[in-house]
Parts: sequence; C-alpha cells; structure tokens
Amino acid sequence: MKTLLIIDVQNDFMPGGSLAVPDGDKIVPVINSIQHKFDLVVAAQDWHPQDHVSFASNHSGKSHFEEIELHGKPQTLWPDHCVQGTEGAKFHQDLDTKKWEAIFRKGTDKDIDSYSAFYDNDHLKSTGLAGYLKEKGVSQLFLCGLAADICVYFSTYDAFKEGFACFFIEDASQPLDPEKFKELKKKMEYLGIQIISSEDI
Ligand code: VGL
Ligand code: ZN
Repeated sequence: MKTLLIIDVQNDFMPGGSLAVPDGDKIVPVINSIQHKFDLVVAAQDWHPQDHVSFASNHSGKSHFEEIELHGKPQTLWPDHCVQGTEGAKFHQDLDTKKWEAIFRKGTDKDIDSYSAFYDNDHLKSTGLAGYLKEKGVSQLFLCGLAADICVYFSTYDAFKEGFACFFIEDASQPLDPEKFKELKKKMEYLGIQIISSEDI
C-alpha cells in the first residue's frame, strides 16, 4: 500500500500568510500532479486554538521566533497561525483534496505544540495516524508539504521510528530555513530515509 501524507499545505504557510514559507505555493501543482500515483492519500492540518502556547502573542513581552522553555524543552514562539476555523488554517485553494481519505489535525491542545503529524513535541499524545496507517496495511510512506524543516521533517522522523519505509519528496516540500534543511537532509539520509524527487515516484 503506497501512501502519500501531505503536511500542512495551508494558507498561513503560503506567501502573504502569517508564517509564510518562501515559495510555499510552488509545491501545490507538484502535489496535485502526483496524487494519482498513490493507493491512499491522507493529509495533516495544523489546527490551533487562539490561546495556543506556541503563539508569541500569548506570552507578554515575547517576540516572534524567540525561544522559551516549555515543559523543560525549547519552544519557538511563532506568529499566530492556523487558528481553528480561520482562512489561514484552510488548505490552499488550488490544492486538490478529492482523493484524500482522512485529515489528521494537530496542535489542537492549547498547552502543547505538535510539529509531527503523529505525536506532539513531547510525545505525550498521539493523533492516531500511526495506528490508522498500520491498520490500512501501509508499507511505503511518501511525505511532502510545509515546512520541510519543521513539520514535514518531524513527521518523517516519527514515521521512520514507527517502522514505515519513508520517502521524502523534496520538490513537493519547501523549508522555512534552507540551511537547517540541508543539515536535516543529511540526518535523514544517514537514517535510511530516501530523499526523492516527484519524478522518481
Ligand atoms: C509548522 C511551525 C509551527 C509547520 C507548524 O507546519 O511546519 N511550523 N507550526
Ligand atoms: Zn503550528
């Protein structure tokens, strides 16, 4: 069962959005062009309450992209983004969602952040995605979306640890920080995660 997991292709991560990923919109046609190659397509959606702990606006005197300590671990403070029910939380309007069988929402608990589509950052809560994919008999998992160095990376890492054969589709993803992504790519390759192009599928 060849499966595609599309991560956080939402308006707030697009150029002009509150947490814009450079060229984030360039991946939309690429993702649309590959969906027919998969037996199963699922998506993740960042879906925060307005009082979410990861928003700088909920910490007095703190700025966007500043780091704080949360539950003993570093937490980046982001601009408000992907607030439940807002335009910014919607998927890009050109993204073809017809083939999607399920959408897994994350970051829904105001007290914990969740970059991975599988678990929150402290691995305390599961979205149920790993169990869902296992019950469906998924063996090969292809991942893409935004941001390559944050949510797509952490989802790929968790998927790898869950035992799926992972393929990271580089041209169907865009990083917030390209330098950081270069390092993470090396780490993924070292683990045995394949970095591929949409043409290789
Ligand atoms: C993301 C930061 C905060 C992402 C989500 O989708 O990469 N990044 N929330
Ligand atoms: Zn978020």
